[in-house]
Amino acid sequence: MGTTTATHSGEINYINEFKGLKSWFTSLDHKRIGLMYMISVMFFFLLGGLAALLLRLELLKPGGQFLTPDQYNQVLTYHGAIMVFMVIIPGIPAVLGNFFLPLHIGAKDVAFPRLNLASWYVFMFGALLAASTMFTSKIDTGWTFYTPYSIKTGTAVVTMVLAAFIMGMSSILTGLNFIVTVHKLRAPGMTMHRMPLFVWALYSTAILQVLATPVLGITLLLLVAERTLGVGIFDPALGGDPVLFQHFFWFYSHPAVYIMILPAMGVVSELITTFSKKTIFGYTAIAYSSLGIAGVSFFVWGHHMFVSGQSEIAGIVFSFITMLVGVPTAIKMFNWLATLYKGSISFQSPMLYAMGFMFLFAIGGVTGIMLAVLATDVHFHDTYFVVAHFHYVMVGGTLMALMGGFYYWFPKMFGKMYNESLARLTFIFIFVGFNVTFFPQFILGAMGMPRRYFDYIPAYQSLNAISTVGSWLIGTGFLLSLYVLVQGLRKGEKAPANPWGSKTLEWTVPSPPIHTNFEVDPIVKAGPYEYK
Ligand code: HEM
Ligand SMILES: [Cu+2]
Repeated sequence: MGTTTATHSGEINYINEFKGLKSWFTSLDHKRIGLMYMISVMFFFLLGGLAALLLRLELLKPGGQFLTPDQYNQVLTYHGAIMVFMVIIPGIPAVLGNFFLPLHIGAKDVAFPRLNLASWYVFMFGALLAASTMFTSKIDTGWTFYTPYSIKTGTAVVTMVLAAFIMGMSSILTGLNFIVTVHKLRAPGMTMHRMPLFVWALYSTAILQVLATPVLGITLLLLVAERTLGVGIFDPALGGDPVLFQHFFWFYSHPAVYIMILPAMGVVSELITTFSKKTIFGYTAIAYSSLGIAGVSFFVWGHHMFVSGQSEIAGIVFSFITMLVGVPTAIKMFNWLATLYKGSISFQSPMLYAMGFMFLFAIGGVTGIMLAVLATDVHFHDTYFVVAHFHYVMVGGTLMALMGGFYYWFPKMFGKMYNESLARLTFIFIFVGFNVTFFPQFILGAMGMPRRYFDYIPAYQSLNAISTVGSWLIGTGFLLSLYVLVQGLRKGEKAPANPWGSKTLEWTVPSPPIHTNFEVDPIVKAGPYEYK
């Protein structure tokens, strides 16, 4: 393969080839669209993060501090909905996936560049529509929009669920694009079994995005019909069944949690093999475990409803299949550990985040098993044990991997290095802060503290105070990260083509890459991770 040398990086690249804002808003370049998603997601993370800090501040002491109970419900709902639909779901696929999937398979771009640009506009329209409710009657249902309350409450349910519907559409478009790109645009010789594991993870996620998201769309449209027309599908007063809404909602939202975690697992596979200087252990098993997780994830939605009145046999079946998901997940964990074993590991900041992911996701996974057990879930359901569990998976897992992936690919995206020791400090703040915030919540949950309450009994005060202080450490870590990345952009050293000695194709082109990615179309003769 004719590789380009780093000498070109000083000249024309995808950032400086076209000038002016218009060239961004009309760009069909997957790398530029990835960056537009990055800026949007970072802005929404700031919003969702501020809401989280507000909630924790309110929970610093028992008794009302500065939020009313209604305001607490509203801030809680915005936090959950923003973090799920505007940060974590688009986070890795639409930012890092958009930027690196074509480069990983040796392609010039994704299959449908116009659809890719449209997916960003659709996402932004949905996100801004959701945000607009902050200036009207707000939303207070919780991010799950459960009926019958979401039928009755006077807040902006219709606007909010239509906004979620529209953002779902954007997610489907991204998924479609990625599936066709993987099947149609791989470079000669880049067989499926030579693709980097990040691509396998994105591919599995794309299948979920395309198959599961329409169910959310239908559910939300039915809720709009119930609220506006009173069709009698969820409203018990009209002969409807409010629990039916939960089935529809979780039939999407459980696969959705794998839309949120699978891309992160793909990033971690790339970081582990790069920073332990060892070919990944059990490539094929890891690749297919992503598909396995995606497949099984369609059959476990009932574990969110163990106490909703479902039959015992249904509970047993959902409990068993939920534990089954632990098998492909464990395959990844063990293969990552086997790759680390006797590796020459370098703890640079991306690797610290990968290690943080493994530790925190393990806690998230094991507590997931505890929630899958019928007997214990009866006690833990709707308590802070659940809140801690999904934050260990979503923050401890996905957000850690997103940060690790960001520090790993920053030199390739922008052609600059950042301050490594400060980057490591961000990890310490976020990792320590995260455990201080959320580990006490497992104990609070076991003690019986219910979620979504704006107040609590004095017995829960000390652990809540610790948890709130932890959230300040997390906040400091993310602000420091912003400083490190902006400083890197402005004053960072010039980045070489391959600062980490990685083996995937993006590191064979200059930093940052040219608009069409490769000067000479790659022909792959070996792999995975041995592309000659
Ligand atoms: C980074 C620091 C974060 C902090 C300090 C934080 C804090 C909180 C707090 C205090 C609650 C309210 C708990 C309750 O009253 O029941 C909450 C709920 C929630 N958080 Fe976070 N969170 C963070 C990040 C995230 C992220 C990245 C996600 C991504 C998925 C997320 C998703 C949620 C969801 C879905 C809820 C439930 C909302 C509801 O009950 O409707 N959080 N979080
Ligand atoms: Cu679930």
